[in-house]
Amino acid sequence: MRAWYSLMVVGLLLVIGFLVWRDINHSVQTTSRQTAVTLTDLPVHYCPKQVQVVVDQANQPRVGKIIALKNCRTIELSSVLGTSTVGQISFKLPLALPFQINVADFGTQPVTYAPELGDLNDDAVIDARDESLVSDNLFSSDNQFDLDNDGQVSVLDVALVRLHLGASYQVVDPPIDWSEVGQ
Ligand SMILES: [Ca+2]
Ligand SMILES: [Ca+2]
Repeated sequence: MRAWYSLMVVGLLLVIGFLVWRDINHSVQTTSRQTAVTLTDLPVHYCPKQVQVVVDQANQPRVGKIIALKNCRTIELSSVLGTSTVGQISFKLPLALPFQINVADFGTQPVTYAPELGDLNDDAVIDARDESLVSDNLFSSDNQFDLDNDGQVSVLDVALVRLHLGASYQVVDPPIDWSEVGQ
């Protein structure tokens, strides 16, 4: 009788323990807010060390800063995101078109973005001028025209510019002067 009683108590404790664990686990999963952007679909050797970031939120002054990337692919935004869920964050990576992500997108799901490489002259448009910059430096090893960062300016770099020809970024008002962000 005593053994059966002990067994029942142990079983009950195990059930309670499981319920508490499940509850804690569930609350952690549902309340933790994502604060990082993971960059996808980039050439293997493209490894930006830092990104310029501009945060626009209602009734607050625009914040611009430079953030170091983790493992060439992860932008950790906990230092600029705050608790607000409205506003926009703009990003500028080397040789890439600027892009924007809504603050509201930082929920419980991971945030990813595929940057468009090819804006070599930093004018927020990928056009014939960018293509000329690459074509004119074909077969050189000048890394400011080497979009995929494989050590040489080749037809693959020209192809990357052509892939995104016509893409532009002008959605922020007032426009961002990237040459001043984080300087
Ligand atoms: Ca351009
Ligand atoms: Ca290349």
